[in-house]
Amino acid sequence: MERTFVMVKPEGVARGLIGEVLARFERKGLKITRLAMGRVTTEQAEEHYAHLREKPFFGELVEYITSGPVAMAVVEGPDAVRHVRNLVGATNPLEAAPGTIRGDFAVELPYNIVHASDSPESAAAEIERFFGRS
Ligand SMILES: Nc1nc2c(ncn2[C@@H]2O[C@H](COP(=O)(O)OP(=O)(O)OP(=O)(O)O)[C@@H](O)[C@H]2O)c(=O)[nH]1
Ligand SMILES: [Mg+2]
Repeated sequence: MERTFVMVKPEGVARGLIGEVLARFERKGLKITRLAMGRVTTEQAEEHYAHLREKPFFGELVEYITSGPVAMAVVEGPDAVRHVRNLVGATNPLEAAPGTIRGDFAVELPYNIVHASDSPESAAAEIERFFGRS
């Protein structure tokens, strides 16, 4: 059993897509074991996107993710990290296949509806960052 961290980003929440996004993980056979609404602080955003600090779009990214309420979830199941990344689709909505969340609901970067952890190690760090130690 593996855990991953998912966040419906501000424009996903604003567009009323929380249920649509989470339903896809549930339909796949994965379990939502934690769920919360919240706001990402600037400090959390800078830490969360630290690997992109040198990119020209870093400032825009931090502004975007802190711009409104988000929905956060822990999703569990066998190979949950890879299954969820497959359901989410490629980072750039232009390259995300139809049938994936980003392929179905997003048109341009950085607005791609949902975040999903890229490894079990990232998942553990992100769950602690956004849900705290449990
Ligand atoms: N404007 C812009 N935003 C980008 C670009 N690349 C990535 N981003 C944004 O930065 C986020 C994090 O990038 P990555 O971690 O490399 O991509 P990812 O793992 O598919 O996406 P996340 O699940 O959100 O972490 C993406 O989801 C986009 O919102 C880019 O070239 N231009
Ligand atoms: Mg990432």
